[in-house]
Amino acid sequence: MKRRLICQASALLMAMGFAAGAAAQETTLRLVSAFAENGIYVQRLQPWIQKFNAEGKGVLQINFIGGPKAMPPFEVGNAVKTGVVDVALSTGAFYTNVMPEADFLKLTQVPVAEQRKNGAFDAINKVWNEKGNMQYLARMVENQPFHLYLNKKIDKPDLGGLKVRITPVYRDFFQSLGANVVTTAPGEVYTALERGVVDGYGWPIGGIFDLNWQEKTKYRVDPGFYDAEVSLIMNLAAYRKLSQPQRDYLQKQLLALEAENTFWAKYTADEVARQQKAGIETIKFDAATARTFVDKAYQVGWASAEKQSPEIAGRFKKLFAPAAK
Ligand code: 173
Repeated sequence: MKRRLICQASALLMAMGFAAGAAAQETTLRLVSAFAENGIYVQRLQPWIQKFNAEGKGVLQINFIGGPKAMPPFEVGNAVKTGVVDVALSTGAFYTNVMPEADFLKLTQVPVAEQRKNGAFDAINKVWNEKGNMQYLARMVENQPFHLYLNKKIDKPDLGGLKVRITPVYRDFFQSLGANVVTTAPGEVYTALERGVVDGYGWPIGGIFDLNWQEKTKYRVDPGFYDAEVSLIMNLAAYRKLSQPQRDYLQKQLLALEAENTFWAKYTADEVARQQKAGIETIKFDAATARTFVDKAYQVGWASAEKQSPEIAGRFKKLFAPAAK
């Protein structure tokens, strides 16, 4: 009798243990975005999160907390580093306060699929782990060169006398062209243009309609330079806490997200047409000047990276270099 009772009790305990184990298997990750909720990046992230949650029941879930209204963009990196949030959608230029190397990612000239093969992705993660306390998860924007948008006409790459809104992405390049610069989050660009506080701004080829900047933009300077990097990053401890099945599931969804990056080439064409329709004129340099302009962007970008962190810049430069044609 006594024995039977013990058996029953242990069976009950085991069942409870299993239930607890099963419950512990699902983890919910809190995600914030440094980019606006109505902007193209979050628009593309939302369906991915939906699919992630639908297919990840019992394994891994994502809870989208919000965009810049929930957390100022330049604080997002620190929130990931310290584990205030688990995951963020951001760009390196927004978390140079965590590690200046974050901004180096604008200098990649090979697709992220190639970065995963040639060692660049691992090299990035070594630095992100050690200096940022983060895991670099996936790059969800590619093929989006940055441009200079202006309200005053220029006929050569000379920004003397112009005040331009920047982030760290553009600082050294625009300054090398003579610009006065002022750093703002994207949320402050419209007002700065409206009040004439700035004569222009840097932004990728796509997305200026998301915050209505076309209303306050006269010119786009061609060509573009660098490649806008927008990625998912994750607190390292939160990442390491995931079970193997959770990590595998996450990885599968991250690769699926990157596989969608073919979207950006078409988006560029659409946005260029839309800008033209909105009356934004293009300022084009002759072929030789255009080449010098882009070369200078990379030259200045790498020079400042090498000055900042010679060893890391050296490692990255080899791996980020354009694939031999
Ligand atoms: O201009 C910016 O705010 C910026 O740095 C950036 C970076 C990546 C994508 C879009 C904007």
